[in-house]
Amino acid sequence: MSLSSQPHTFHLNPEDYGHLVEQATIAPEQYWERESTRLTWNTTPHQPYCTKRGWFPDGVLNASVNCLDRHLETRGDQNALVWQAEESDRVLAFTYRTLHERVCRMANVLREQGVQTGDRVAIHLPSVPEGLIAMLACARIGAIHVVLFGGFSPEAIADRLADSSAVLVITANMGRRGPKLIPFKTTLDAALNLRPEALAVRHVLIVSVTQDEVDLTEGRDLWLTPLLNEASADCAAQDMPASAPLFLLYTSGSTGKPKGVVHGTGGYLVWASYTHELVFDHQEGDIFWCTADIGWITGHTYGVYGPLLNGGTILLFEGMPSYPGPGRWWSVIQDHKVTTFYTSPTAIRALMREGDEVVQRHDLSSLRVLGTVGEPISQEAWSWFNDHVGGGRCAFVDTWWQTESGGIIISPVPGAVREKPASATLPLPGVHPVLLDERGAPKEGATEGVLCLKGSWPGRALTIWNDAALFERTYLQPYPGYYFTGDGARRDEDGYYWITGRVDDVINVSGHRIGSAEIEDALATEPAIAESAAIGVPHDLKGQGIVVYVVPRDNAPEDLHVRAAKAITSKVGRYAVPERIHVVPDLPKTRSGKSVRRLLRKIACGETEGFGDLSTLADPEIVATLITLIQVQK
Ligand code: 6R9
Repeated sequence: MSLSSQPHTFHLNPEDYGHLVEQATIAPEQYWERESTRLTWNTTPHQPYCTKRGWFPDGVLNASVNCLDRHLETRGDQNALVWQAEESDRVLAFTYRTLHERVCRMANVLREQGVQTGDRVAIHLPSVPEGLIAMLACARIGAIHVVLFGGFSPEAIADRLADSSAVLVITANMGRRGPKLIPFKTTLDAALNLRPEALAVRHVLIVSVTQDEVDLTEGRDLWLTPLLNEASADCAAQDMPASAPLFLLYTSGSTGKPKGVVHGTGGYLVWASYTHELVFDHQEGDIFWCTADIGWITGHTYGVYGPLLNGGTILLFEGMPSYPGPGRWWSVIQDHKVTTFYTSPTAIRALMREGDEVVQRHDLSSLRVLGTVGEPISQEAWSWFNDHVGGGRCAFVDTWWQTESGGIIISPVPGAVREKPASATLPLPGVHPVLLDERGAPKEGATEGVLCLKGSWPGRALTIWNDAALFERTYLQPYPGYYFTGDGARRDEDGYYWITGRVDDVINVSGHRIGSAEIEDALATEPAIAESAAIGVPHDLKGQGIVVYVVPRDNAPEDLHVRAAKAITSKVGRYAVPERIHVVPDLPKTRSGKSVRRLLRKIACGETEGFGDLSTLADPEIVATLITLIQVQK
């Protein structure tokens, strides 16, 4: 698509953008110093970056002041958050002033419950305004928020509560997912009862999302509403060093346990504001809808921080894309005149199936920018979204980034970077991707390799909670001198990047990162299973689906499949349930005993040849055995 076919006016043109890239490259210090002025600081940083002390090391600020207080004078009566409930006639709007008041009350409640600056507070909520309010309330008193995805199992929640030693949890009596009620409080209770001795949780505050009663543990559990009503609406914000953690967010990697990625305050917020403005061409009056749950990084950076820092209006929707009927999302866009719509390729693939006519019934002319994130998008899905939802008029940003990067890294910039369907296109000004060969040498020109980033950028995670050495080992040591992303990419003759997927053992199911090791560790808890391997295979709707191979111990029980699935649901969560479980006599392994996933992937995809040299396997015969077995079991 040529830029001129887009009738909208965007902030940047190619010349201005080129200028930004140039400045960020030749004078990075001045560039980031200037970008830091997008925030309000109590102490202005004198230095943008220091290798030892990170970004804006001597700056002092408060995140909630930056999201709320500083807008009160100029946009106090503007909507900051519009919440659309499941019922189409129920909408709650919060102006900057009312949101500020809610956040102050919540912050005072947290203080009254004994939460101190630096404490971790877990947030386990469905898509209700209290999630965002709780995040900002933590930020206001300098507590570190840890948002836990609603789909986690009790075990997964307990692991994260233990690792973060959270002192308080904010949850809901129930969540609503279409026609279903999700028992948030009961799930949390199960997590808290699993191994109480390992947990530091003293209080649980409950949001009443529905009218349902729940069991309360005396001395620990309290309903939130009465506390909020009694709390003062004034709350002085805590001054925080730029390098103080703002939040932890757990994500999966190739090592077994999910890691608590730590994001700082100053650098992260500069990155959230910078990327939100640049990539989504933020303009006055925009209504920004990011469909991601706040349990994921996208929900943090673009569901909360980015739009509020820039004085935007956030739309938050409680419900699902196609409930009570097809086209619900399109109705939400129409009713709220959404200008900027940020979603996932998985959602687009599902919505495509409902047919074009469902989209055409709606007036989507308010849209100006469409974005996707989380996984590669196919050219087909890209074109459908662009043509049918965007009417060919909108900018399309396929944004590549990760939990650890804090915000968008590679993406088109509306008005400035010409899109190519299904390419994340170019790095944002100030980031420097490189493609490396297996030995870690940079490859020039049009080529393919391991995607790494040279130097730092303000949004980069500070460390991993409780395990700084793991941060070094995972991201900095694999390719010395570079940050290792875990992804592979191709660069074309125009310098555009095309992400090819993970090069490590991370499986991306509907944009959710799941580590192979996480699933294998869960399966190891089932006594009837001797060993296992989990791999990702292409899946029409989910992008990738999980296939699991399990090797039974002697006398395998009849219901091994059921037991395997149960182990995964209870340790990880329902979202990690495999598409197929194959019971096999053994796995293809190297002589040193490592499962060869490349072969397992090919076998699971039904391939019968092209396996290459098998002579390095401990037992080359196993490949033929598995091919036959899987054909029967499929
Ligand atoms: C923001 C987010 C990160 C992983 C990342 C990559 C995949 C994200 C993508 C993409 C292709 C895109 N990914 N965006 N792949 N094109 N536009 O998703 O963070 O949950 O940490 O996942 O997702 O593999 O490494 P996170």
